[in-house]
Amino acid sequence: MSIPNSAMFMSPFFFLFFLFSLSPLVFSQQPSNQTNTMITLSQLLNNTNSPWNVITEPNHCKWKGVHCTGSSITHLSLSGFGLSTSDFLPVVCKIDTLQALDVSNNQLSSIPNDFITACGGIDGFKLLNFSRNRLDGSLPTFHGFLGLQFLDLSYNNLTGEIGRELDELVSLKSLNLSRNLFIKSIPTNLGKSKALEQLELSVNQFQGVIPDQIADFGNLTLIDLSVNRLSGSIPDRIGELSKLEVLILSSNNLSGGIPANLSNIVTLSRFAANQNNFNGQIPVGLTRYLKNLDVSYNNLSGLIPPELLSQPHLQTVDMSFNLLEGPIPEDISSSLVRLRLGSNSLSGEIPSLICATLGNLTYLELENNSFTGMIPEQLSSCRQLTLLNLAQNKLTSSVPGQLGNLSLLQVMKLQLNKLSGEIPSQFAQLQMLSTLNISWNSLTGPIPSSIANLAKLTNLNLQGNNLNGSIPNSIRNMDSLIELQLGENRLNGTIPMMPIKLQIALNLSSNFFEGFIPNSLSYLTGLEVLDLSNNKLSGEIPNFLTEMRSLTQLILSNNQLSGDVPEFGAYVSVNVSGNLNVRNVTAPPESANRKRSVAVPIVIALAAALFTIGVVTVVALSISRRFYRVNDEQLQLGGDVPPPQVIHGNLLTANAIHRSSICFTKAMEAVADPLNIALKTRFSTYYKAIMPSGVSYFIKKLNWSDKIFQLGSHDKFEQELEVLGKLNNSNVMTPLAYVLTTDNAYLFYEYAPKGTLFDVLHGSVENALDWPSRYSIAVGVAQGLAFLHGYTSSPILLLDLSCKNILLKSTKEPQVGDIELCKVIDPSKSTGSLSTVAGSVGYIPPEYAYTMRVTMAGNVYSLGVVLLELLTGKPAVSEGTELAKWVLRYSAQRDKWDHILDYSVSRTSLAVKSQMLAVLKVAMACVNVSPESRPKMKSVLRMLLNAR
Ligand SMILES: *[C@@H]1O[C@H](CO)[C@@H](O)[C@H](O)[C@H]1NC(C)=O
Ligand SMILES: *[C@@H]1O[C@H](CO)[C@@H](O)[C@H](O)[C@H]1NC(C)=O
Ligand SMILES: *[C@@H]1O[C@H](CO)[C@@H](O)[C@H](O)[C@H]1NC(C)=O
Ligand SMILES: *[C@@H]1O[C@H](CO)[C@@H](O)[C@H](O)[C@H]1NC(C)=O
Ligand SMILES: CC(=O)N[C@H]1CO[C@H](CO)[C@@H](O)[C@@H]1O
Repeated sequence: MSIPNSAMFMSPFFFLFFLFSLSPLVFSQQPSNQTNTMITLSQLLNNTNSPWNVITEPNHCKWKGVHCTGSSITHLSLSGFGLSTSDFLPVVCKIDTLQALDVSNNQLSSIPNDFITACGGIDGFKLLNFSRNRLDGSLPTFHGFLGLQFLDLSYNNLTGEIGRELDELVSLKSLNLSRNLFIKSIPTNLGKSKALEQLELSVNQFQGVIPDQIADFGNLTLIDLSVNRLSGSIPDRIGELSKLEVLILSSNNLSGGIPANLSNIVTLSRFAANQNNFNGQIPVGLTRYLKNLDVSYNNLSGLIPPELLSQPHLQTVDMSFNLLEGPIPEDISSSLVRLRLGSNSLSGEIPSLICATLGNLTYLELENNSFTGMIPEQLSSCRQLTLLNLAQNKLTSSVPGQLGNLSLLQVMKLQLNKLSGEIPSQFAQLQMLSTLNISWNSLTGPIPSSIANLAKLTNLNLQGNNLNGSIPNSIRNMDSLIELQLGENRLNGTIPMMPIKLQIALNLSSNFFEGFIPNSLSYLTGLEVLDLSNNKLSGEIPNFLTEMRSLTQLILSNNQLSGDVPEFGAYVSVNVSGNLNVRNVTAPPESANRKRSVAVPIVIALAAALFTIGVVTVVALSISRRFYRVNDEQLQLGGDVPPPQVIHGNLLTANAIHRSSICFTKAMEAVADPLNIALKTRFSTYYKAIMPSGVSYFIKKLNWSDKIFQLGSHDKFEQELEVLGKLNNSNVMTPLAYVLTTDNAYLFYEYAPKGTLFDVLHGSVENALDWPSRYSIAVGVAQGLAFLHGYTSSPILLLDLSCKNILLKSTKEPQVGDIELCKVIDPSKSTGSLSTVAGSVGYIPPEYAYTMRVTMAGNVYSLGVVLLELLTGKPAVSEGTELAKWVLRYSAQRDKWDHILDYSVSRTSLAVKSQMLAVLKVAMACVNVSPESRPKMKSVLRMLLNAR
């Protein structure tokens, strides 16, 4: 309706005004009632930074979110205005020229009846968007709204069954009710005239079958029913929807066969039916018009129809995790970008013509099948290939050197085959490669020294082959490498200098290495697992191993080592068995504390000395600051370390006790002293600082100089911190204050006297947590994470959630830490892929390897691993196996579930055991390999509470 309502011209005021004013300006004046309405509205919408101000801008058509045609308001967007009450809504309906109203992203909890009545009468009203609010209760009944075409109520808390509430919307073309809590059957009374084109009902609790009547809406182009509880089979009549473009049925309990008549829909370009129970064969012709097909995680069986992959429009095909048999059809479309056929029972040879014509194939995943024969050298013509996964098949003969031509390849997985011959020297050309896994094959010959040319390689796994010769010295140049697995080969010689970034593991076990454990290993300050077992190493176990701060597992068994075993921290698991001359001096448990208490007076003396010296000269300061940066924590007492130079400090907390306790000077003295280090996580170091008031705080240091921190500007970082400082949840570590220096950012937190969950859970046996504490920790962490994911303005994601950054105020009060990392770490600046920065080993969801995106579902996976640790008492990685994978394997047999649980805890009572089993179910849902199938945090929390 672009012409103002004729009634307006009859308004006496307007009429007189019109008569008396000779100025042409009059035509750009607003109809007076819209001006008044807008003034009334601007008063009702009193949010703090209200962009609507009649004094600074009298023309409301220029206000933010207001769109006029001529002088009449047609579109109103109040998205993200912080609105919490709906009083203003009926007022909006006074604007009778309104065509579109967007109130998404607010905190509205109801749609008033007055609004429905008033706005329902506006004929030109076309679009109504209430998504991302807090609407609850049942769907209101819409009367009028004869022109309404678009209705979006997604991301709310609407519940109940849908009957005829929407049936009067005769012009409705697009309906989005996704992400609510609707129940019962899929609604079919959606506008008597059946004009509907888009129907989005995903992520609700709809159940029952997909109704036949859906086919009556002949103009439907999009149907999304994913993540509900639908059962039964796809109605045959679906084939009548001749305009359908997108059909998404993922994550339901649907069964039966895939209807063959889908192939008659000329317009259908995307069909997703993954994660259901579909069975039978894939119908011939299914992909005739499709671009995207996803039927993964079903029970589909039989052969892949010969023409399925050859269709000219086809771009992505995912049929992984089914029961498909037989060969891959020879004929493959050059338009194909992604082909996933992993975890089926496919056999035969990998077709050599897979990239016969210049194609776009980027992801090829054929793992866990029964493919035989050679890896075709013609794969090298797949020039776009970035991911090649042929693991767990029966492939034989040598690895073709031509694969070295795949210049974009990032991930190559060939493990668990029967490959022989040498590692091709051409692999040195794979400049983008980040993961190379050829473990558990029969490779022979040496590790080519040119492998060190792979500048982006982060994970190298050659374990379980027959490789011989010594490790090339060039390996030290692999600056990105964080995991090196060379166990169970025939390698010999001495251990050369290793790449400095190694973190996940250095495994040289079961080879023929000899000589001493070299000093150069002491540079590997990030290394977590060092396995040198089953070699011929001799000499003493060097003391520097105790200073490798990240080490959690040291396996030196079955060598020829001698002398005393140095004292390791309680959290390091050390195995020195099978070394004849090693003396295991059992350390008194409080030795670490004793060392600290001796040191304390020295610390105080030093701090006092520094304090009296006061501000040292600028020259001295800058020299020692450089020294400080280089040496970081390795610095020993005795080097004169002035406190870091504060650029800016700020209190974030509103709490008066903290505000008066926190003393920046005192804090900076504390962080200058490595003896105050309380713990280290991957990206940060925590210091304990005692304030003059006697209250202790944790001060966390983020290393500014580490290049993966993105520090666009200090201003931006400060803004982010202001937001985080306002969070108020007892299970989230909220920064109370911060200090910025040239090199570092220091964040202040409440002190958590119990340390990390990792220390308490895996630290020492005597301190084993009882079940009530573990349960309370599980619920607390889930509460914290649910709070962060549900945070009003936008979800706060965790880059790294592990037992090492969950801190305990008491054995029942966990706090989730490191919440700022997602804001400050830029994965693209890291040397490897996302999975090398996002998360700790064992907690990283499988999809991070190629999705390159931190997600809520990814966080849920990490939480699942934490739950599994609480249930099993095992760390996230033990003996080189990830806990999540171990549990998933074990859990296949339901009767073995008991064995997964930590027996020392589960045996206490039957009630405890049954609670643990209930929590185990939740944990397993969280570590589901498929991100879409993992529950949202809201439900995880609910399920955990129900397990009580
Ligand atoms: C707009 O103003 C005119 C004249 O005052 C009036 O006739 C008309 O009903 C008003 N429209 C609305 C929706 O209030
Ligand atoms: C939805 O309801 C649940 C519980 O009923 C509540 O915890 C949650 O905060 C609500 N979500 C929104 C967006 O209002
Ligand atoms: C379906 O779309 C066509 C073309 O846009 C239109 O003419 C027809 O009226 C629509 N059908 C219904 C039931 O709205
Ligand atoms: C490969 O992708 C490009 C860009 O998306 C496209 O233009 C081209 O047609 C594709 N090639 C084939 C063979 O489909
Ligand atoms: C629309 C809206 O959110 N109005 C609010 C304006 O502020 C008062 C007082 O803070 C609230 O009561 C209203 O709900």
